[in-house]
Amino acid sequence: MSVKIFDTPEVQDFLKTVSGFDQSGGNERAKQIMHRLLSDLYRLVDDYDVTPEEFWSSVSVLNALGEGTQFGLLAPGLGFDHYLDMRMDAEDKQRGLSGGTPRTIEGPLYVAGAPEAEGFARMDDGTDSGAEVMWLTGQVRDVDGQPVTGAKVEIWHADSKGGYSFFDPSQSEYNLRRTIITDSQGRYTARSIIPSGYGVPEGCATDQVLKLLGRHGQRPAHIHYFISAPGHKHLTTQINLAGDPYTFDDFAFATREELVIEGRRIEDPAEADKRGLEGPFT
Ligand code: MBD
Ligand code: FE
Repeated sequence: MSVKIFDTPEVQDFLKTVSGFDQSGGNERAKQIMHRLLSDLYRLVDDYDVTPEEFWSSVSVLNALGEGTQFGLLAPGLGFDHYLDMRMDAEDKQRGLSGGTPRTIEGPLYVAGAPEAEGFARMDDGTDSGAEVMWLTGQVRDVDGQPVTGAKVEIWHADSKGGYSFFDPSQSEYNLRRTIITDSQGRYTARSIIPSGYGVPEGCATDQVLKLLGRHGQRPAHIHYFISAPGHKHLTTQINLAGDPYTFDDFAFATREELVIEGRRIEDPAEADKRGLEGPFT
């Protein structure tokens, strides 16, 4: 059966009523956006002859997406996070702003309030027995290349099984999440463990939607950063560890060429020892 009623005055009037156009209360922008959203969806139902069964099965998916952080997980999978980045990049360009490390998406797994340290932090709690030690060092510079002292570097990443503390109940609070304040040369150092890539949990609502699209829910191994300092724009970014099979096949579309980092394996025990003795590991 195929009926086309979208363009009738009844439907057009109905859409305005549903969107609150004949009510004085509410929020004008919310009404406009809802009207546009509903118009697009009503039109879609008409164009594709969406059946009531199909509609109610979509409602079940939406209900399942209301659980935990499910919509926060599907949103990057549907490209919304990256699309917002593309818009911010275009806005920067329009304003003549350029240079610096590229931004990329925050993702749904940031947790505020990580322990703060000056210059150096150990990020792992030492319980991930299968993990290899990873050193992260860097220097925060402004767009003119000048080091920024006292910048706040927030770092968070997954463990060797791809799980994040607070979302993976087997991990301790704030494991693999730290805030490091840069030293007098704008530098920071972290001792942590090499993360694995992340996979959307099997069978969750996000996984179901991705499977309907014939897509996977894998991310390559990555490390998240927020960089902030007074008088500077906040930077949200990530680095990818080169060599991951998903580096350029990320379900969340966060990889950027400039952010793929080749790690250097420290084989020399003397160098490893020296590094190991550098920081206060408490
Ligand atoms: C992640 O670790 C992540 O960074 C994103 C964007 C989505 C899901 C899991
Ligand atoms: Fe992540």
